[in-house]
Amino acid sequence: MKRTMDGVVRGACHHDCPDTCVWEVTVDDGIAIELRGTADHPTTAGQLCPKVNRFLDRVYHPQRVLTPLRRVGPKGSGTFEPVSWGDALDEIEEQWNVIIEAKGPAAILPYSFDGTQGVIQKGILARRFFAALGTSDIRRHLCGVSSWLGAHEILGDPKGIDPEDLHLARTIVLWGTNTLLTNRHLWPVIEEARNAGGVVVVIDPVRTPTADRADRFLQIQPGTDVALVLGLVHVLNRDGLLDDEWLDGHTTGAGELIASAAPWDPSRCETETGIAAADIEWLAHTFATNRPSAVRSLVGPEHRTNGIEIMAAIATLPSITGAWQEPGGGLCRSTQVWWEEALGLDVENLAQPARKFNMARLGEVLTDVDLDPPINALFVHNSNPAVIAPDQNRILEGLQRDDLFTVVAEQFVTDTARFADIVLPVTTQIEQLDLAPAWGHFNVALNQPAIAPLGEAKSNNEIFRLLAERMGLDDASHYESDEALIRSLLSRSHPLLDSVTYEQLERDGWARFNHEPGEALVQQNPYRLRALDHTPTATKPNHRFQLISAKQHVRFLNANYAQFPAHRPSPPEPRLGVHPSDAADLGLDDGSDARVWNERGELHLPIHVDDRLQSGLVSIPFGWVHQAHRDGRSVNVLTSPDVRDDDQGSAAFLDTWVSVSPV
Ligand SMILES: Nc1nc2c(c(=O)[nH]1)N[C@H]1C(S)=C(S)[C@@H](COP(=O)(O)OP(=O)(O)OC[C@H]3O[C@@H](n4cnc5c(=O)[nH]c(N)nc54)[C@H](O)[C@@H]3O)O[C@H]1N2
Ligand SMILES: Nc1nc2c(c(=O)[nH]1)N[C@H]1C(S)=C(S)[C@@H](COP(=O)(O)OP(=O)(O)OC[C@H]3O[C@@H](n4cnc5c(=O)[nH]c(N)nc54)[C@H](O)[C@@H]3O)O[C@H]1N2
Ligand code: SF4
Ligand SMILES: [Mo]
Repeated sequence: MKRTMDGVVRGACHHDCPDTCVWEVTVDDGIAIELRGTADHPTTAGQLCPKVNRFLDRVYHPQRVLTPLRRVGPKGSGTFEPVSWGDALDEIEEQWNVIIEAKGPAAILPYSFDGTQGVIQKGILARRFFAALGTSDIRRHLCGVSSWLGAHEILGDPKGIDPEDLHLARTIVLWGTNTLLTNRHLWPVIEEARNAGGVVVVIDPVRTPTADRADRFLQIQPGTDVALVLGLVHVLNRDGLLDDEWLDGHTTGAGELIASAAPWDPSRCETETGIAAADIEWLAHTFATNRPSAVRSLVGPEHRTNGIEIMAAIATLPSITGAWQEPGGGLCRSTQVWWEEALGLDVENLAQPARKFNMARLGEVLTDVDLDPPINALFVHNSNPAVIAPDQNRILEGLQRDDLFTVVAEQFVTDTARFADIVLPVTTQIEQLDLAPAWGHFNVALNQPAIAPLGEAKSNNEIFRLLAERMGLDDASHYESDEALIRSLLSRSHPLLDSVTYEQLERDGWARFNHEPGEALVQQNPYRLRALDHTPTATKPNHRFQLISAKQHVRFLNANYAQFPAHRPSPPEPRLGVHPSDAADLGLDDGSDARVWNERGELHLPIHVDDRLQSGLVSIPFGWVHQAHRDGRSVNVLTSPDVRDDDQGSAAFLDTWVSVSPV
């Protein structure tokens, strides 16, 4: 293993965050003593964030799992004894072979997501390993895929503009994205545009901290974004703001789109979306004339059953106005699709003919008695499904099964790891090598290990090399080193990679992909406009409130930091947000207790009267550990696991209806 030297080592944040900051770790006598943001990295600019500023506390936390663990108590009790790697691997090998013999490899299910986003540790060897065994697999669609599918419908190739080009825009619509909180290193770019006279608009059902900083905040009824775009198209067409030359030369289907917008005059649009007709007219005119104009969106509105159509509608706006023609104009979304293509990453593992399940359906899959073969072994890495996936009660019911052999590779005994038969200790980012492209900009970083693995921790890839040996896989591809994997990705022939070498990354820590800043991005193929379909969100069941459970914490990153008291908000307990008018109606005061329930589960929480919400919309924060909740379970007991019939697309977390009553 490559020994690291004392001194300063550059690496990159691994979290599922668009910013992918570059950091510097100061190492003394083999111990990391300081970690700070790199000043010469354009997006980091010397600042990490409140989540990661204390990352070394996480690395050296007394609760880190540092040896393999074997369950000794009942499932879910979290009682384990330390065992050697040899014993842990013996048990996995034996159990898997028994299951393969009896039911076939499809009875094994790997479950992984974005715990680390580095492309090497995220899953390259894992995918090869499970494909070679012939196990079942999941569709890793929980986040970002509906957004991709929606943009794909309109653009074909769903590439958006460089987020750092937004400084050139004069109208920026932050459409269902809480930039200040979730993508904080983009904020200076937005401010730069505004300082040059740009207008910033936020469209969100919640008055977020980002909305507080906007020039105009349009508080939309949840899930009605398609109706808003139809209203905008109606006004653009009515007021002669569309350019025939652009439409004829660069689009197809404009006629169908405009026809579908005909019934959506501003007054009908206001009724449906809750946005004043005058604001709809203002936005249409501003977007069309105050150019360059751009729409920025990540995943907020996609987490709905009509999420794909919403994202298609969002991609329609800059495509019908021809916003793409000016540098800084167009749709600005995740940049992941650019480098996935360049690096040849088959994240969907399309080559593997496995039985696949959308990862939102884990609870159903683990409890389905008719599944043939059933799932008898689960291997979790880079994820914490007991917290992050919808329909939590069913997931816990599945994890409790005695005939399910569960292995979890983790840094901590998470709410998922508590149910494991074997927990394998994994390294943190400063103990492993990885290549870290970003989904919020065009820089790529090399994460170099700063310290040796703590205790007996091993990286994901090291674990899959050991498992490959145990399961008798001979092919050399299972044993490639991390450095060889990175070098082979970078050696691919693709224009984006022309400016990036391993040596340069080793020296500087990061490089910019070969993508010119400040150039307009008009695609060769026509923009595929079409009629838009506004089908209001889900049929309203017998519940009065829609529940939102988006990311609301400055110091949480998904399920990562809620176990640390220093990261918790004050008061340190999840609360049910209720709009003042609804609280008055229900007879609830700030701090009083409520019961929230639907057909999937229930929670008991104190009330937070919150005028950032709107009447009819309640909120529970996402990411809290189970034990922080009075019920020992968290918000995803309430959320919907529904996916489309073709099993594609992101989880519809936000299409969740609940009832609320005082306790
Ligand atoms: N601090 C922090 N940062 C994070 C994360 C974190 O947990 N904490 N998570 C990271 C991850 S995994 C991701 S994917 C990104 C997500 O980044 P974003 O997409 O910016 O974040 P979300 O909070 O999921 O959603 C953004 C907004 O969408 C709004 N929204 C919900 N429904 C609708 C709707 O129907 N229409 C419209 N117009 N808006 C709607 C929500 O109210 C929310 O304010 O953030 C990343 N960054
Ligand atoms: N209700 C509700 N649910 C949501 C969301 C929401 O807004 N509301 N957001 C959704 C979204 S957008 C996303 S992306 C998902 C996030 O879902 P996940 O990707 O599963 O969540 P994370 O908490 O980011 O990471 C999971 C685990 O990875 C572990 N980990 C980190 N690095 C490594 C490593 O190198 N190796 C291994 N083996 N493990 C590692 C961490 O310790 C952590 O426990 O959650 C989704 N769930
Ligand atoms: S979580 Fe995001 S903002 Fe924070 S250090 Fe990591 S990449 Fe940067
Ligand atoms: Mo996400």
